[in-house]
Amino acid sequence: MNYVDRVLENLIAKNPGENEFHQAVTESLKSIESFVCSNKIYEEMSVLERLTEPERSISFRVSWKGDDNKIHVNKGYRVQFNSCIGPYKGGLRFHPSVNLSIMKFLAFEQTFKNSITGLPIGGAKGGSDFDPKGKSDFEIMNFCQNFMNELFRHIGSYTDIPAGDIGVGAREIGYLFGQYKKIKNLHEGVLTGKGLDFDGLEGRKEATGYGLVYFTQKMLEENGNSFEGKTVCVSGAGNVAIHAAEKAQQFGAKVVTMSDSSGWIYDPNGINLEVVKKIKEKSRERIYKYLEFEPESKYTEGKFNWSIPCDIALPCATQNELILSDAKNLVKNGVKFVSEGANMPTTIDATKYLVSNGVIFGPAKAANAGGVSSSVIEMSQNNSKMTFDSKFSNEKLKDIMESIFAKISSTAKEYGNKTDYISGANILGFKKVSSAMLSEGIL
Ligand code: NDP
Ligand code: 2IT
Repeated sequence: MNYVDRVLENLIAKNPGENEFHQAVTESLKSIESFVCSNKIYEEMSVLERLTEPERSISFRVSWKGDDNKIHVNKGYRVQFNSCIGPYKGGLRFHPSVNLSIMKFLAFEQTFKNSITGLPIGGAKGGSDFDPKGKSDFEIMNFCQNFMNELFRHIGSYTDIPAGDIGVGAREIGYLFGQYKKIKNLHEGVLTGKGLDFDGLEGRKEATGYGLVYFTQKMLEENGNSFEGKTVCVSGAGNVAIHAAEKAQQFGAKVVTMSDSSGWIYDPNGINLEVVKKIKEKSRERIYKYLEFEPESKYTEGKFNWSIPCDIALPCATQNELILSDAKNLVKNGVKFVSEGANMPTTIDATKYLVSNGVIFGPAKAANAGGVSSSVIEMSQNNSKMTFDSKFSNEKLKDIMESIFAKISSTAKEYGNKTDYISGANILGFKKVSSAMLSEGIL
């Protein structure tokens, strides 16, 4: 058994039941296996053992009072995975499925992602099993304030800078920021994804989705293609999905699907994003409402199954949403490119099936790095006490995404298969973090 396999076996034994965490670490370590095993320093210095154990995992109680006058109790988390390259950075997720395994997988992925950006940020993730769906604004505020009553002692603009993720957008970040400021009496850039009415960055909201398309456009170009005239399937109907669909449309593609956790829509005429924004951003309703505005579209209840023919698939909802049967549907219908907007949306067997059938694959830790990159622009804006305009932040985002693609592509070429962007991303991410870990000593 080689070093990578021994580390994986030990990690699975020591972290029982943490399936998403096992999956994320297995995916990354297996793809850097020959790189790691070809240099003894990693084993001698126990780099993989250290890289796969979070520096700190914080778990706390959040008690809050609902509109029903009852006391509710939720779990809160912040997993600070690795701070070698910079302060901890990564989103907060509010979703009933949140547990330690999901937090650890996301924080581990974030460490690689943040390294790939080339920016000075370490990896973290946090959140709660709180379900924002159906809650009043007062309940959301109440929950966020109580969540921050514990989180504040672990974060700071040079320590750990959380942002949004599933269920956490500008509204939640605003309430979290307000409470942090009240407790600490400190108006600092401690959170990103803030509103534009105070300290937020123009373009941060759009950045993950737009960044995904800038990255994917480069991947298409390298393989003799572009978005122009292509049919695209998008999953999800949240922050990432909406802005990925918007930029793909601006690049001349026809986006025909979107989904939420209740079901999915297919619009053969191309998704009308104004309608989706109205439903999702303004009234926070279910996606089936789309039919009322676009009667030629079709709604299907349940999980999106990727059965609509497309050239490009952009999974932008959640982890493990694209499973083997979905991959078979996509291949059968002639998909050429899959690029991940969500974190770990494709299962390992589905990824293998796609790649072995010639599909070019853009891995999440590179493809969706636009959000966190734009967060760093927001941090710079806050630290410099300036206000950057959307032209500046969007151009910077595009440069960063194009440079991420160029770097993972050249790493893929250097270490084997020229279109193996999965290994390219993992090797690139690992090289920088491990080098910083070795420089900083045994910690
Ligand atoms: P949002 O909360 O804005 O949107 C999430 C979307 O995915 C919603 O349409 C939601 O439907 C759907 N969804 C969530 N969970 C499930 C589920 N279990 N099954 C089916 N559909 C589901 O989140 P974001 O758009 O911000 O995040 C989407 C993905 O992108 C996540 O994987 C996140 O980690 C990743 N990401 C986000 C970044 C950001 O900057 N926001 C940056 C990089 C990655 P419903 O409303 O019904 O729950
Ligand atoms: O998964 C992610 O990269 C995010 N949710 C964004 C993190 C951030 O700090 O902007």
